[in-house]
Formats: sequence, C-alpha cells, structure tokens
Amino acid sequence: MSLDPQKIRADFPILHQQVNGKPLVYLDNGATSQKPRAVIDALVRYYERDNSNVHRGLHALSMRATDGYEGARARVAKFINAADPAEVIFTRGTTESINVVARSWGHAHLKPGDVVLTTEFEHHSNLIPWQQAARAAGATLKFVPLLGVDGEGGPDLAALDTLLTPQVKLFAFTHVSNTLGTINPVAEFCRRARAVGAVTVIDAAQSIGHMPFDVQQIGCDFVAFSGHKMCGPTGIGVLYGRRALLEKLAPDETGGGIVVSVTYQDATWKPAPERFEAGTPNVADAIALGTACDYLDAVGREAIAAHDDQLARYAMDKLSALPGIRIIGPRAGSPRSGLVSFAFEHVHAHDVVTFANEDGIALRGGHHCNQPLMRKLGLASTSRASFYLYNTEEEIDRLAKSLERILKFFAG
Ligand code: 7TS
Repeated sequence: MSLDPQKIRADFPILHQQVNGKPLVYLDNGATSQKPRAVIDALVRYYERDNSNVHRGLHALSMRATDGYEGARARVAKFINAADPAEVIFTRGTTESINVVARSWGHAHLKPGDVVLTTEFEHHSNLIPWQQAARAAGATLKFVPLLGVDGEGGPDLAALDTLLTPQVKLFAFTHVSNTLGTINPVAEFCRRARAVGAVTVIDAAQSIGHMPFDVQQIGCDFVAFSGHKMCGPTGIGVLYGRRALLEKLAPDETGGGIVVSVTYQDATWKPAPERFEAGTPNVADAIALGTACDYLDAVGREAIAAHDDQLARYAMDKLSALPGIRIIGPRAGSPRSGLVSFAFEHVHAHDVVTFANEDGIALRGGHHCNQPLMRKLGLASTSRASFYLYNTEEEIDRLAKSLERILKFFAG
C-alpha cells in the first residue's frame, strides 16, 4: 500500500500558495498539520446548518448537533480501537488531556513515597504536569535515561527494568519524540509497567495521525492526543481512558453538564465521558476531528507511516551530506518518525529557519518544548523538518539546497 502525495496535495488548499515568491514547502508538521478540504467543509457545514448546543435541547438543530458530536466520539473510538466510545473524552488537546490525568488521577492515587516514572525526552506537556502532581503528593519523579551522545540509542531498556519497581504508580511516556524522532516500543513499555501494577499514560501527539494505533493491542490505560496534528482543527483533542479507571475518577473541572443531581451543598457525577466534559463542549471541532479520522483512514495509516519513513530516510541521506551538520535522534538507516532535527556548529537554528523562510520553506527552530533534553545533548536549539502525507522528496531537495545556501552565506 502506498500513497501518492501529489494526489493528496490536491486536497489541501493551503499548500497551493507562494511564500516569498516561491512555492510553499511546509515542513513544520510536528507543530501542526494542515487541513484537508473535507475537514474545512465539515466546520463550515456545521456552522451553516447544525449549530446548536448539545445534550440539552429537544429541537431539531440540538438533536443534529448532539448526534454529530456523539458520532464523532464513536468515530474517534473506532480510530484507536477503544472498546467503548465512553472511553473517549474530548479535551482541548494533548496538554489538557495529560493535565486532566495528572490532576484527577494524581490527586486520587499518589502518596508520599510513590514514584512517577517518565523519560528524559518528554515534551514539557508530558513533564511539567507530572512535576506538579508528584510535588503535590510528596511523590518522586524518575526518568528512563536516553542513550547516546545524540540520543541515537533511544530509551535505556535495561534501566527501565531497574526503575520499574512496585513503588512506581504511573509511567508516562511519549510514543514518538517531537525532537528526536524516536519511536518508543509502547506496547512493551505497557507490558512491563503492568507487571509492577503501574498505570500507563501515552503521549500520542506525534504518532496518532501518522501510524496505526490500537489501544487494546497496546494495552495502555490513558492516551492523550491533539486534533490539530492529525489533519483536524485546533482546540480539540482527546483523552482516552480505560473505562474501569475513568469510573473511579472524580472530575478535575466541574460545572454544568456533568451532574446527575445537585443540592446547595453537593453534587453527584454522571458517568464518563460526560463527567469529564464540564460546560459547553467544542462541538464543531469534535465533528471535524471525526472527519479527519475518516480522511486519514481513507488514505491508510500504514501507508502514511511508510511514506513518513521513506521521507525521513531520504532526508537523512540528503542532510547527512551537508558539512558540519549534527543530526540528533536515531542514526541514518534506523527507523525514525517523519522528522529530522539537526544543528550546525556555527549557524544558529533561528538563522536556519529565517533563511529557509526566504526560500518559502517552513521549518521550526528552538528547544521544541524539550529544554531538559536540549541541556542533556549540550544544545541550545535545533532546526527541525517534520513531514506528513503531502510532503515529497522534491521538497526535501529544496530544503537541502536552501541549507547549502545558508552554509555558504555563513562560511563568508
Ligand atoms: N506532546 C508532544 C510529543 C508534542 O509534540 C506536543 C506539541 C505536545 C505534547 C503538546 O501538544 P498540544 O497540542 O497540546 O500543544 N509539539 C509541538 C512541537 O513539536 N512544535 O510545536 C508543538
């Protein structure tokens, strides 16, 4: 199964523009992906025809909006093979999803002396909430080390065995590193965590729209992801939680829509998912996220993963040839997600991004919300090219040419 990026490009209106007089090359998909026409149309259609509040009206529009919203929940459940749509909670995105677990689950379960385990290469969104939860409970935060001077060795699996003691109550890890491109063996992590009774949280922000993802096969407890990185809108994301765990959790945020009965002094909660969705939800974006799931499945996530892998290998090959480049993450030829982070000794990442922009190329430069990792690697920042289903090898050729121009300029 392979995909034709040229055919796919026709579905993405934004790609057909010039930037600084050159055809746009969008290589910042790690930050956010572009949206196909079908997703944009779903938003317009909702606001033109169905807009209404959900779960509380008996009129036609409210019923349509409710059906659309709950249909989107079922669609997302199918996308990740959740056993039950009630295991899908809509949030604003990965960051909020992780915070909900850290606050709700952390408050209920963490005690002094407990350990929360994570890795040395988490996005700040999967680090700071655990710092806060551990601090509030008097628990300790520990880290699975990253191996290799450039992080090329991935997580230290031998250390993981030592770290996973019965004191570990929760293990939170990314599926794909947004800075290194490392793909973690998530099913293996979950298997090992389960053996010591630890709850697992997967940050799937960088993987969910790029490769098959089956929560039952992986055997995870919680998963967080964002719509905007998987061809869906901004402002919508998902927290998947295993039903048995969700049923035992109190909501972190309270208000309308989540209660069975309220007195002046107290309230009782509806079951999940409503219990975790206080207030009017983001109906339009949830519906359009469902459309994004349809779009990605029509292309095929196996095919997207193969395309990402092909582009990453091609980019590694092209960029490795540039003088003085330091590429971080898995070595050339090893599997990596569709992104490549790199640094030059004498050219700052912000100059790389600025020069690339002159050539119509969108890159990202900075610490990528990975400050502790950058310090560990002895870097202030990297430049990052991140690919998706509509990117082509010709675009990587243009990136390589632009980088040659930058290097020539700074060589004086
Ligand atoms: N986790 C990972 C692994 C991420 O890459 C990101 C965003 C997040 C969490 C947070 O997602 P949000 O949708 O809640 O903001 N990563 C990036 C990035 O690499 N460049 O910009 C955002």
